[in-house]
Amino acid sequence: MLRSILLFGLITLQMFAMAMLPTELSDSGIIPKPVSVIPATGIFTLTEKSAIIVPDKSVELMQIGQYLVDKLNPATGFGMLVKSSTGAKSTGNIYLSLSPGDEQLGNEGYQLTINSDVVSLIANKPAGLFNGIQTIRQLFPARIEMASKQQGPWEIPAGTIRDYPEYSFRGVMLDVARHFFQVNDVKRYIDLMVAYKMNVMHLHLADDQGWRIEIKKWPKLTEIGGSTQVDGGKGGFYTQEQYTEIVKYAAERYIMIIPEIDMPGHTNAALASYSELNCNEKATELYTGIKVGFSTLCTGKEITYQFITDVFSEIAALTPGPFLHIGGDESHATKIEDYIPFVNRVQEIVSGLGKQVIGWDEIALSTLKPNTFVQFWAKADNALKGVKQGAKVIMSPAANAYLDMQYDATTKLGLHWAGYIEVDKGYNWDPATLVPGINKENILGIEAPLWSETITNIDELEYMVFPRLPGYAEIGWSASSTRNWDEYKTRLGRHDDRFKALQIDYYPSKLVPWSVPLER
Ligand code: TNX
Repeated sequence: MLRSILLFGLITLQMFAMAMLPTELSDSGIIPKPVSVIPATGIFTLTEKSAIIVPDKSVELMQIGQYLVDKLNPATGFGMLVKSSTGAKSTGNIYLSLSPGDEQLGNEGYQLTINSDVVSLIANKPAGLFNGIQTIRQLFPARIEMASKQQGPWEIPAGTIRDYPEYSFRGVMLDVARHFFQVNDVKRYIDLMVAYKMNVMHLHLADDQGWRIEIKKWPKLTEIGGSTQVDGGKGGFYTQEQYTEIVKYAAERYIMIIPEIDMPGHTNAALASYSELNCNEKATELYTGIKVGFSTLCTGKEITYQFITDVFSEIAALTPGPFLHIGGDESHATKIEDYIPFVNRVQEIVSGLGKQVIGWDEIALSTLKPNTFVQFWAKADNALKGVKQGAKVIMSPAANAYLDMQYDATTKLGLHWAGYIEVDKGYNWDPATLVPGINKENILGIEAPLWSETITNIDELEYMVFPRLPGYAEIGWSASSTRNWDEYKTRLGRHDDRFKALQIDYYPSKLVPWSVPLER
């Protein structure tokens, strides 16, 4: 009896130790799940003599190396440096290099080889190295993410990982119109999404309750339209310099920013700022409630198109990415016979600026230009109309992918008009089979939007975004044939100590076997 108790104790202890310290690379719990992980024998150890080595002093490689150093130095306390060298590899270093020609890896893939001496990361493109670095972070113990010095050892089990994404577009959307989020909050969100290899941030910059980007030709948009938010708080807006700072911060992390100005509906903030945008020449009142579908630009007036041209010209000039998002959703106050020519004309304006249009699925009611993209959120029929016109689709089904939907009936924040989205429901769907007629080849990728009617600050944002975001990241990155909730939930459960190290206020769903016991 005593012997079996002892034995049982030993086995549990051993299991516990295994859970804490993966001894095999294949047991590392990486999210999103890599394409292939082949374990080998041996363990790599980072020490105070370690350095990050790049083959030449190209600014971009040095920056990527510096990014890794900045992630590893605080917790290790090592003060590692990025160095350039093409000499023989020496023990303890991490080598980053571009090695074009491996077609399978594409623009974002990487190959990571770990042996007991060195770690070598190669990719075709810098973005691939950046993604590989996110894997390296996850291979170290979770306390590597902490901001203060922690106890080592800093080990990674040996092996090889080859990895590349299923979809090239893996995004989130943040509504900064209903409640405004400061530049630092947006940067924090960017930092968290890149850890899971997402690569697009769509900013919903204007809605009924607020206009959040400075437009030099139309200054009252921010003076008046930016002056409040839901519940009457003081609102705010990004100056063009601040927006540029966000774009640059994102680009340094291989994130594309997609700016959205929603129109012709969701425009009360603009209509309150300029009387001439209204059909009756009267400025509306500012709006701080959460109803939708009551506002519209005056589609018959020429000044409306001048306004749109000015706004998009200024935003296009600040946005290196190819897309401008024109909204187009819930224009219930616009007659359909006005809506269709409006969307057609706005597409012309955007393409005249050298950009491509993205719009919510309703825009497929119009005649889509060949390079226009449709974002599916509500009506499959609309999205299918887009597909029939040859448009590619961004999948953001509200019932599966809306980060503002509550987890369950007890969630205090968020809405539930599209249902509750527990962590399993958020994970358990396949973009390529969700809507019959929208197939893999019709899909650009996926995006998880966070609407902010009820979300007022970064802590609340984190609570709605985590732990669902890693699931959306995996849906975008890992082939659906390799995904399975029961296996995923155990990997996700092991990310709680990372969430804690990163001080993320996550929702501790009961469906997930968290590795650190919760005070529940
Ligand atoms: C629908 S999603 C909207 C938004 C709301 C959201 C709340 C979409 C294109 N329109 O205006 O904020 O629901 O979940």
